[in-house]
Amino acid sequence: MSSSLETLNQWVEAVARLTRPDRIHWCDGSDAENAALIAQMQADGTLFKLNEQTHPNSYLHRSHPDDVARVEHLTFVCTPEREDAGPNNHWMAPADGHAQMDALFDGCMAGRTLYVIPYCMGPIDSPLSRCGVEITDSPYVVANMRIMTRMGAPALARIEREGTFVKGLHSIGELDPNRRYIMHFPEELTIKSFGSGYGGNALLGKKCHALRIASHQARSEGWLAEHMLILGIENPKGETHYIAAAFPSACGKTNLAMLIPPEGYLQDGWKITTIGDDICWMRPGKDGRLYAINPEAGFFGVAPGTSAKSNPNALASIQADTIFTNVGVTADNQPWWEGLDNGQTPVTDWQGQPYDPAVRPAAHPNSRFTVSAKRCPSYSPMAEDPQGVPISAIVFGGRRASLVPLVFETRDWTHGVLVGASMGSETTAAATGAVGVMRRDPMAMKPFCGYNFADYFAHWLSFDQPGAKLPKVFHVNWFRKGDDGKFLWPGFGDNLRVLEWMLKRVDGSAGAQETPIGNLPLTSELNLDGLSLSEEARNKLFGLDRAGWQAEFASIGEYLDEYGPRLPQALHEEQQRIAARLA
Ligand code: TSX
Ligand code: MN
Repeated sequence: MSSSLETLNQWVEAVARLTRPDRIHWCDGSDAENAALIAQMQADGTLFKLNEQTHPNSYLHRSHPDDVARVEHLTFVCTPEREDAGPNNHWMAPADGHAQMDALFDGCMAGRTLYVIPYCMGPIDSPLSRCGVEITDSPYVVANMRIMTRMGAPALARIEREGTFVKGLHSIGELDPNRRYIMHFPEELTIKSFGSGYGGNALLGKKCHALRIASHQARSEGWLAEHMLILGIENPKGETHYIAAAFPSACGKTNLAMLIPPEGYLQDGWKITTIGDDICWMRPGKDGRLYAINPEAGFFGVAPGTSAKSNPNALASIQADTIFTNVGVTADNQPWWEGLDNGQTPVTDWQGQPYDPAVRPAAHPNSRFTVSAKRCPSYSPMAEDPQGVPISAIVFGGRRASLVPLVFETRDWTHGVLVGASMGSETTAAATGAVGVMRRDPMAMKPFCGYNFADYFAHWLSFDQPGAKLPKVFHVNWFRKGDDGKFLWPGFGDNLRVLEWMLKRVDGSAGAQETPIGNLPLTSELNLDGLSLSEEARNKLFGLDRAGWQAEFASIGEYLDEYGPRLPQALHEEQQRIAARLA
């Protein structure tokens, strides 16, 4: 046996001695294995079969009512030095973290089966991919990991070849919110998660591995692990450009990743293809460009709001072979959620109770679908390319009712990093309960960066090297409102108009108006045909509110100061330079 498989076996044995499961099952990822797990969960009532006629091979899972979201206050990064985790993470010394977690894991799998899940994040034959093994006592986790990652025998073979893998240990425990912790040990490539069966708390390949551990690993290996969608834009000439985009929650990342062009663009031959909707790993290629892969194999998308209008590709994807979590159900066992807009009505809510809109919504606001990317009509074959796709533009965005124009281009890489580092978004009820409060969320990585944000910004800046052919960096805001409180930009498919302008800037065929905050489109060069934008809309979407931006840059300066002396001087200087030009 290879030494890496010995390491793996020894770890599994050590975990089994600690957690004392009744059985150990090594997952091979086969159809037969999946069918047996589904049948077992149906039998024990943790999975309900949905309508086989309308939604073949699809199931509903209901999580514990207070286990429905990430738990940032219980999420830790355990580096030897507190300062390496930074002000953006909760920190615990590694020895203390292990001691606390191992006490929770002691005997926790008695009477249960321990599943060993070998998985690969990214195409199985890509040099950019990384493997992991998750140990869990949840068959729901196994079924989801099978959709979200390349799971089973091929991953195990790669681990045997490669030697290194991320170790993730998970138990649902008693689902006690007071005994729920998610700890990361980046130096040891280790994750320990206890007390939750939900989403990113339990599917350790996603946020824990592909963002928190990977971002740390990427820093030391010279690449980037980002909270970004990746999409391809094919123009009428048949050329495809790839864009990576980071947005905080509730900005419609999955919708943008699966965008359907407006009618006129379709007729002209434009096409959008989806590489990924959540995570992007990228590194410089030999030609100096950044090449990106989507480490995931599926979508774990928010259900509410997903409709034939907002995202036809997502809706088509989830008509079969889908696991729904915490959605409502109709009388004939079809999944249902707020904003589905399909003329049906729910009878049962996400807690399994009779639906009463006065009590709670039918679907939990954070309810999800898990589906293979291969089911998505816009899924790009290039998503399976081991080389990754070359990125032409990086887009940062946020939900800003005022001040921030529809789109601007940054002058250079350093300016782009500053815009990413200072980006923010206004909260929606779904996220926090408080509506319209501006929160800064650098590169949309606030809950996901596995090390000190100041060092992360320095890592971003370090890509600007001789010979590098870096993407252009843009900022967008689909959510600008008028004085009447209504959205000024139609959004959705019409966002392609903005993406087209970005690509014109990339190939040099469009001019721009240079301003202190960056380059704004000339309205003659961003296609507004067929839209009837008011005078107010044009002014607010494409204009510069100098006094408002002076205040914004003062606020950005104060925000960056929170990172103290570790903040790269170049970012501080860029903020000062722009503030001075605005004055
Ligand atoms: O996803 C959204 N996108 C990106 C789409 C590719 N949403 C939904 C956000 C919640 C997750 C949007 N909402 C977008 C958007 O571009 N824009 C808006 C705001 C908006 C809402 C409704 C309308 C227009 C804009 N309706 C009409 O104009 C009729
Ligand atoms: Mn995400």
